[in-house]
Amino acid sequence: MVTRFDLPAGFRWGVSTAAYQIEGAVDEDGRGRSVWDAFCERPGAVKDGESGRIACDHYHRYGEDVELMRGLGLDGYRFSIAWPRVQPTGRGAANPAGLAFYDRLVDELLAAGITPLPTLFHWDLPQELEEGGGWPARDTAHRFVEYTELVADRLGDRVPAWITLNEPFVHMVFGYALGIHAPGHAMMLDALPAGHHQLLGHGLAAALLRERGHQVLIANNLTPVWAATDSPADLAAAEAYDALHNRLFTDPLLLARYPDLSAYGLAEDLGGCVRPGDLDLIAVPLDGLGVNYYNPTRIAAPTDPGLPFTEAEIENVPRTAFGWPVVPDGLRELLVNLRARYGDALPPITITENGCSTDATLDDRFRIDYLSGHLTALAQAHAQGVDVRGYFTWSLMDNFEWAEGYEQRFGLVHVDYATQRRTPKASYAWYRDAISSHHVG
Ligand code: PNW
Repeated sequence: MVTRFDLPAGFRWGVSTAAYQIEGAVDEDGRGRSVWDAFCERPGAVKDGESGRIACDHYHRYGEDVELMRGLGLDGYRFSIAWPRVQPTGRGAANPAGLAFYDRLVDELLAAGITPLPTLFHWDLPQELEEGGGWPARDTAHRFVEYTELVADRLGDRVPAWITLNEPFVHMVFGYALGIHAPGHAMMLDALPAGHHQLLGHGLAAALLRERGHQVLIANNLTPVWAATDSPADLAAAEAYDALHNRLFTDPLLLARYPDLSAYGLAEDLGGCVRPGDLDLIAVPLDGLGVNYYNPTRIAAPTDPGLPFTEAEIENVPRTAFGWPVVPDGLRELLVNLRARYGDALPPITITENGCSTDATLDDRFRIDYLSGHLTALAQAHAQGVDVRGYFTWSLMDNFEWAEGYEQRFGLVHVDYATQRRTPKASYAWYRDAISSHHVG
């Protein structure tokens, strides 16, 4: 069965991964330690005490993995570069052996007709930078630019477009406020500076890349926010949540200002970390906005006084193996609302992640329905005037799902971790056919 989606000409099809989730080889070729290596050693931090020490062994098997991508007929591949491979301590000269891996990967992709779309930071900060203060320290933004320059020097002749950061919101909240991801701080006071300094690092790196003629995107995890009821208290809570999850990252990027965070008792300087001029540095023009979409969020008035909202269940919808609600139309709603909110300040959109976890089955009808539903919603957003340029599904293959270890499987390709054997699932063939029918159509 061939499915066609009414998407624009030139639309780009891809898959996404991230370094720590697939590479393994954590001690090889001079790679330094990252915050995730350290976090995984904490008892109880990761399900079953797992880590990315071996993961999918992609560092050694990238040739086979690019072959799998070639079989899909992809236009692009979104992967991330591990900062501690490039700069083992997060500062100073490049580690040539670390950069050489990405050099080989980029060449292999180009030979397969696939455009590389690297993400510079997908959560694996060098541990030495963490020990010097990490993202809550302003200096880390400057370290990020130096690292970016080393990578661009080596790969920039073959890489047209870059994603600076992956999901600064999730990294801020899970890593610094809740402590359920690395570096495992559960310190509300650290979270906002960690968010702001990521954005500052983005802006400084984006300026450097654009000066060299590169295209720049950032990948934000965005969610449509639904008020649990129409009561004024629920509506106000939903607005407060939207300001934190969505606008805290898109308003500075697109409008050069922070949203109203008075519901959190915060002024425009976010408790003092924002310096004069920072917002102009952050709001460098973007060539595209990467959107990672998984589900909407339903919000009600707070039940405890610590936060101005509480999360409510979304009822009567299918759930992924992770328990995440499946609401394909939320993607259309999100994009149409972004267009309404930002108007001409909204750059073209690329979906940089969307996908679901299932059990280990190869017959993953559930994933096919998930992808089909979301691509339909994407086509509808396009029909409603949103400039959508591409779709990168999460993920090429099953991988290390952070604090969930290896239990949640997001891949089009099944990985048997005992043997590292890759087996395409039903969704792999479905995605290949969706891509090829679009390419001929
Ligand atoms: C994203 N949430 O993370 C990441 O970019 C990927 O590395 C990850 O594997 C993928 O989504 C699947 O989880 C998220 O709880 C983590 O809302 C958590 C949430 C959203 C995205």
